[in-house]
Amino acid sequence: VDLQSQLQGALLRNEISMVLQPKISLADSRIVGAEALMRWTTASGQHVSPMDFIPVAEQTGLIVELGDWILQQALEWLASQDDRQLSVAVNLSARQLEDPQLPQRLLSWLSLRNLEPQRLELEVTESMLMSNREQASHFLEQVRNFGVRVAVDDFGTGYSSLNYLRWLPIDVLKIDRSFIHDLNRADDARAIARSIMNLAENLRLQVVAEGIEDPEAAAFLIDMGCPLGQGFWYSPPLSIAAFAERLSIPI
Ligand code: G
Ligand code: G
Ligand code: MN
Ligand code: NA
Repeated sequence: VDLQSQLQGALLRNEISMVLQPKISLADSRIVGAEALMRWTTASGQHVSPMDFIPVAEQTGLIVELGDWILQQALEWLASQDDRQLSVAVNLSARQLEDPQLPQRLLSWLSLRNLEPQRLELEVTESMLMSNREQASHFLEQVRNFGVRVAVDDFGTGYSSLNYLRWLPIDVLKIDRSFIHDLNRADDARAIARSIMNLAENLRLQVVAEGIEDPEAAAFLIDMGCPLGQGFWYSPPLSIAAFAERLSIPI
């Protein structure tokens, strides 16, 4: 069977799950939030990466269901947390930005659970912003008006200019993990990471380093004054139960 027909009904068969990667305040190693990530384990036990099934979900329209599902799961999780400072970030795909009803659905899910919209961050990539500027900006203006935050994922790897930072309502830059990976190996990666941090500071944007895999990279980032990060060095994506356990361990 092909991926497309297998993905059909995967939600109903409980094959889709959410994992959460801790987002860390680097100065004190404290967990301040999570990035929600989708996982698919087929009936035969095969793990399929979102890199493979999200494009299929986009082509077939299944992304509407899957995208709504993870947004609601992430908000459900957030509402279950005692710590009202925690935030959650959810990745969006291109098709979701073209859904004119999604901002209203989001608003109703937030208010249903009494969640402050500021605690939700939506991650978009530069290519998503560039491929459909009008719809992307209309979507982002709407959710931003509610108070939802907007992050540019994989920042520094798109082919775009920086001009969109002037006309789109962006709150956060997530430095792509390729730069973070090479921090202690290559001067250019270090220079680029530092420049992105300066850019963020000058534009009053928050900055998050992703893909921190070793203590050397963490030390560089702390030294450069990077406030937030995530990566395998701190924690891989975790199940809800494992995340709770991790939160309960004093640092
Ligand atoms: O979690 P992992 O490294 O396997 O993710 C691979 C890619 O899939 C990443 O680019 C990530 O942003 C994307 N991804 C993971 N979960 C989701 C999701 O729920 N929605 C969308 N649109 N992309 C996701
Ligand atoms: O593109 P995006 O940033 O959304 O990708 C998220 C993906 O990155 C997740 O699937 C997660 O598994 C993966 N990831 C998280 N931390 C690390 C890390 O330290 N190194 C690498 N290589 N991947 C990571
Ligand atoms: Mn992401
Ligand atoms: Na990324």
